[in-house]
Amino acid sequence: MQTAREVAAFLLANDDYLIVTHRRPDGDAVGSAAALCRALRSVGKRAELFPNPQFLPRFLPLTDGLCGAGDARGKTVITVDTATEKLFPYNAQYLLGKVQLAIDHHGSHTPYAAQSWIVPDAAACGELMPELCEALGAPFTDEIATAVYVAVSTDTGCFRYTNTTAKTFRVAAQCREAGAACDYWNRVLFLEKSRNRLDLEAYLIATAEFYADGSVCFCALPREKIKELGVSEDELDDISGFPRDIAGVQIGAMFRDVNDGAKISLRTYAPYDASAICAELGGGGHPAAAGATVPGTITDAKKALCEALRKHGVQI
Ligand SMILES: [Mn+2]
Repeated sequence: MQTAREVAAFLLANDDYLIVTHRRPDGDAVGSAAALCRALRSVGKRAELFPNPQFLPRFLPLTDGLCGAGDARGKTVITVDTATEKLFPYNAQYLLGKVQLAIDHHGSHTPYAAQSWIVPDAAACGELMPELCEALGAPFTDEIATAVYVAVSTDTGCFRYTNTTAKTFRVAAQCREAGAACDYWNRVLFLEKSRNRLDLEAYLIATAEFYADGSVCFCALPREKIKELGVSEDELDDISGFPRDIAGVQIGAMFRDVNDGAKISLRTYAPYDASAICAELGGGGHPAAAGATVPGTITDAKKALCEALRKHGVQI
């Protein structure tokens, strides 16, 4: 599908929606899903969110009253912001092959749904929601506007990342106009830091590894350290960008233990392409922000990333 109009026609022709978000859902995934769910309900459709076990507490105000039991029987399954079926929640594997529509903005999107609406120019999946609401005939309420604002502001690092376009600002303006709670979410997401989070950042500063004349920075968060510092997933949100925010760093990598190995979150500045580098490791994402999960330990993941970086001309 190429346009919001086509997607709206599909959504108006079907019913009983189950909206699925990806593993470790970020603000864009939660915000897009919540906005879409509310828009569908407002035009008389039955719609609910898949109860992703990794929804972060900080985003719960957005999904209040929207989560169902996750039963897919008789449902029209939609995903938002999900680039590959490898990113389905751990408890949603039974949905593989059952997705009717994928709405996404990842250039690396690997088709898995019967139909897809992929807009790689969009800074966030949520950026597509105002036009979709309009095509659906769904009013752009303050609740929907708040969800969309969280989606676009988080995926753009509060409108600082290079994916932010004139359209992103227009969508943000539209959200503000519609009564989105921008002040509350800006404070919670971008201004406040908990004491635990500051301790964590102190640890990262003390242990950061620099290579290639300081243009590459590796930071690692072993599972035991997270436990020791007592930081919650909420407090870890958005930590992946930390190494690249250091002056001189063009390639920043954050390593974490996950269930099936070690997760690499990569952030780059041009000419380096995070998505292409992560593709070497079976992952993907955007040119400036991408990820991959590799088997083994964080040490194994560091070695694997070094090899991938060498293939992309980095002297490391
Ligand atoms: Mn996104």
